[in-house]
Amino acid sequence: MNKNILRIAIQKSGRLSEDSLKLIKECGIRFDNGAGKLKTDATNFPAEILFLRDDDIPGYVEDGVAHLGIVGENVSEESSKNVDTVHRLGFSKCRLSIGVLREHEYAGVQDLEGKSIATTYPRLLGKYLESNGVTAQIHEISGSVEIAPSIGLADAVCDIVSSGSTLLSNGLKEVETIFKSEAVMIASKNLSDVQQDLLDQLLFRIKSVQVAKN
Ligand code: PRT
Ligand code: ZN
Repeated sequence: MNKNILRIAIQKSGRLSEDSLKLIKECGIRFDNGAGKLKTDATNFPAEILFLRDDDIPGYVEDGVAHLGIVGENVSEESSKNVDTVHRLGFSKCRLSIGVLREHEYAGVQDLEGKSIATTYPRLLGKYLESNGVTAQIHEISGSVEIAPSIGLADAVCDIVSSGSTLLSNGLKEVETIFKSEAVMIASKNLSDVQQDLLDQLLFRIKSVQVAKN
């Protein structure tokens, strides 16, 4: 693999895509992102852009197939892949929270003892419960988490919350925030000297863009 270019993995289509593309463009890196392309070359910087599912990005970066990635910190932390978080990007802010049925009287985290909690974030939830000395059953499901309590699948949920309207419309209330997230740039631990230098140049540009906005 060419050790003189940076491969940057971003989300193909989803909540991170637009801001990730915008950030790269604001850094002055030009490329053609024609519809349906999964890989494209930058025309004025030694970089390639890969378009992936966000969940796959930490693994690609750990393996060094991609050298950099832009992903939600929630996804990176849940994956527990061995990568460096090199910069916080300030967009796609959200939180990972526990919700229970609105009518449920909730006095504190100890109320979750012995309960079942549906989530797509078993690792982060497990760590949170453990650090609070609570034993609960974690039901790992892959989507539509918020419906679980109302259909009797679980007593509570642990999912990403932004405005809170999804919890509300499923008869739930937010009772604990366990992780605050935003988009982050992650990097492989095995960069060549040239790649480290390119990363430093890119971070310098990103910081300049962020300063100009504030
Ligand atoms: O297809 P791919 O696997 O790449 O994408 P995805 O569907 O897994 O992820 P996507 O695009 O939905 O989200 C990408 C990242 O955006 C997440 O990992 C978070 O870091 C961040 N983010 C920011 C969010 C939200 N806000 C968000 N509101 N991710 C998900 N949601 C969902 C949440 O799961 C829940 O269903 O929106 C609902 C809650 O929103 P509110 O506003 O009703 O509270
Ligand atoms: Zn995903």
